[in-house]
Amino acid sequence: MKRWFLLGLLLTLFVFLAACGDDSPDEAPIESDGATETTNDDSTANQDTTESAPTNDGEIVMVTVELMNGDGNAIGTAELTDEEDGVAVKLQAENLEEGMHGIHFHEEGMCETPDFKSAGDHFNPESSMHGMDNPDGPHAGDLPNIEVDSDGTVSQEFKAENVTLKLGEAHSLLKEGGTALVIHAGEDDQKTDPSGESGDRIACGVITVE
Ligand SMILES: [Cu+2]
Repeated sequence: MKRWFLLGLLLTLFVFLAACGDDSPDEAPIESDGATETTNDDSTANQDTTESAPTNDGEIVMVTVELMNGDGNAIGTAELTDEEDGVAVKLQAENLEEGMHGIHFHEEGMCETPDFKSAGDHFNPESSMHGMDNPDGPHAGDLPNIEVDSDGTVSQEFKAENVTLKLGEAHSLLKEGGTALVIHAGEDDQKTDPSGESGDRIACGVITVE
C-alpha cells in the first residue's frame, strides 16, 4: 500500500515538474520557435509575392532626405519623388560654401560624421565608370553638379534618371540598408573615376523608408 502511495506521489510530482518545465522561459521559446517558424515562413512567402510589389506600384513614392554637415548639424533637405523617368530631386540647403559642388547617391545608407566615409562608394549597381562625360559611365548615383549661391544657400531641382524608389529593383535607392545623398567640397569633373575629384564629403543624408 505504502509503496503504491509513494509511487503515485512521485508520479504526481513528476507530472507537476514537467508541466512547470513547459512554462519555464528556457524551454518555451524553443518549442514555440519551431512552431512559429513554420507559420512565419508561409506568411512571409505570401507577403513577398503578393504585398511588396503592389504597395510600391503605380503610387507616387516620396522620401525626404535630411542633410547634415560634418558637425552633425542639419543644413537642409532633399525631397525625392519617384517618377516614370527617374527620381525628381528637390534640394534646399544652407550653410554651404559658395560655388560648384559634386553631389551623388552613395551606396550605403549611413552618414557618420565628420567625414561621411560610412556612405561608401557611389551607388553603382551596373559596375560602370564614374562621370556623366565618361564614355564608360556613369554610375547610377552620378548627378549634375549643384551651384551654391554667395549667401551659402542652394535651391535646385533636377532629375536622377538612372535610379528609382521602387522597392526590389536593382537601381532602387531604397535597397536594403538604404543609400545616401552626399555633397562634396569641390566640383565633380564628371569623368575621373571613381568620384570626379570632387574632394571631401561635406554633407550627407540617409535615403530610407524607415
Ligand atoms: Cu559622392
